[in-house]
Amino acid sequence: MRIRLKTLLLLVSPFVLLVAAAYWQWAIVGLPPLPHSFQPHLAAQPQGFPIWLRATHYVNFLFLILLIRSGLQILMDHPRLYWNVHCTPRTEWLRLTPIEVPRDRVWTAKKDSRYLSPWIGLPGRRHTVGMARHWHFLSALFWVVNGGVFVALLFGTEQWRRLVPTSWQIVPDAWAYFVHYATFHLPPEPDSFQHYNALQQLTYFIVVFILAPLAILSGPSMSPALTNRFQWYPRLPGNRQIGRSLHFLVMGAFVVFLVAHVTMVAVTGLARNMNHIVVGTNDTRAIGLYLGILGLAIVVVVNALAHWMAWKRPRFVQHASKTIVTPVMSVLLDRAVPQAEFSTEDISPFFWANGKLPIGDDWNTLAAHGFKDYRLKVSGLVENPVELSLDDLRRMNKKTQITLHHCIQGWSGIAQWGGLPLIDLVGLVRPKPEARAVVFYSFGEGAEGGRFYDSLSLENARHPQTLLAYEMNSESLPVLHGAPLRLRVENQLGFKMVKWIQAIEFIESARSVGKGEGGYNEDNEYFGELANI
Ligand SMILES: Nc1nc2c(c(=O)[nH]1)N[C@H]1C(S)=C(S)[C@@H](COP(=O)(O)O)O[C@H]1N2
Ligand SMILES: [Mo]
Repeated sequence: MRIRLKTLLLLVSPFVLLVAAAYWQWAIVGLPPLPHSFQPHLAAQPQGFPIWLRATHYVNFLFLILLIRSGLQILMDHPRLYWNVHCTPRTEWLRLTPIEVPRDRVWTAKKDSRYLSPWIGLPGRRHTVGMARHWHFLSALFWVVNGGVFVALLFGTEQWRRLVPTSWQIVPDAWAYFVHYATFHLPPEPDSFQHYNALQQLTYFIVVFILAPLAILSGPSMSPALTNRFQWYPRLPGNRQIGRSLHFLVMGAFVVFLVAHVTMVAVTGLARNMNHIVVGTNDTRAIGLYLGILGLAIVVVVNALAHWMAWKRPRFVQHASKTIVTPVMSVLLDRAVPQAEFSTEDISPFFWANGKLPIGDDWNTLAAHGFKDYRLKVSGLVENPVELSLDDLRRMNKKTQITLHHCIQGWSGIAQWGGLPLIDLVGLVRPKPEARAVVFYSFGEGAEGGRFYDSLSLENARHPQTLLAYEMNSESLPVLHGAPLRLRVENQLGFKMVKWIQAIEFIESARSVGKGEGGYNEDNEYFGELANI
């Protein structure tokens, strides 16, 4: 693991400075007086913790743990974080792999993925990004809904007064408490059943109203459907990789909060605090603690179950995700037609690659002769099946576009692609009314053997930025990137963009190909078929 010194300093120096200032104040002028712990105007505040608050607090914790663990698993599939959108090797600000990208041989992004202990990651081990994403998105949906219920009820009742500061006095008051904590002088606590101390209130406010929204907003900044439609969105944080880094940093902040929060709960009267948030009473019986431990055990069991399902029933998880997540993602993201373009200065100096080069004699022979004997076979449910040479394809309509590529693993890159808009081919072959999907077969094999293929809906095939590309950055498509022909579908993740295309088939439904999940990675790595985020 390696982190850039500058970034490390940037991240920790605010904490160090604050703690140093606290010590300095204590040493020079002594501990600041604490604000009165009982303020008459607060007496009217909500007392205690209603059941909905205790329930959403617990549900939040459960899904937060699932989100963190599956998120770390996704990160380990491309264990590098960057501030630049190109993901240029050696420019990472954080690297969670000992490996420097070799310069002398092909190093695919898939090779680069790392093992993560199943104690930390969900589901753990190496290259389990497909399953990790299902758990991440399923958890994200429930977490967001739960958060929405919490915030609605917060403002629907008087409970918001606990969390939302109504005067700037909160800042000096919180600072006074901070000086006490930072110099290890535990201050007398107000009865948090009635109200929180100023630092506590400010911290909770920041977690609920800043951290959580940041987590929610930075997530979609990684979606190809969104970023390649609304180019301004990833520009809010700066670019897509800054969005990804921010998503990670917010996770880090949640972990720091979780540790500090649990510590404070323990040292400021564990039994009473547990009763507050578990059973809603203000006494020191042990019941809250016992039920809390039971709640924790349930979280552990749910996590164990999630592992078991990921390893033993992956198809079930994939289909559950398809039933629950896919409809939401298609409502949120499928209407966007990709159109974002970049300029030539934006082109990435290095473009990560994925996939296994074809090894069959058919492709080798074609490649040896510069693909002059290549024929793209387009068949299936069409009125006019065709076989086209590269020259035929070049003579048809040509479009070039400079677009941002998103791999499911997390890396991105900008390149210029030139080729035939797929919609022109669709027009040429005239699909029959029953044709709903288009399958692309590769000369290359998938990671576990067998022909690589993937499918698109006819709708995605007709998007203006869906190309059969034979050029990359104004040159013939390099072998590594899919020569002689590859797909570009800019509202989708990279795994949908079949390289080394051999044939195209129009079919009624992708259910009839391979194992019926829509593509090689969907069949074998349990990727979600809908690849718009
Ligand atoms: N035939 C084939 N095509 C493939 C793959 C593959 O493994 N085999 N990998 C996909 C994935 S996961 C990505 S991210 C892109 C990468 O394209 P690039 O190598 O040009 O960057 O190709 C896609 N097309
Ligand atoms: Mo990918």
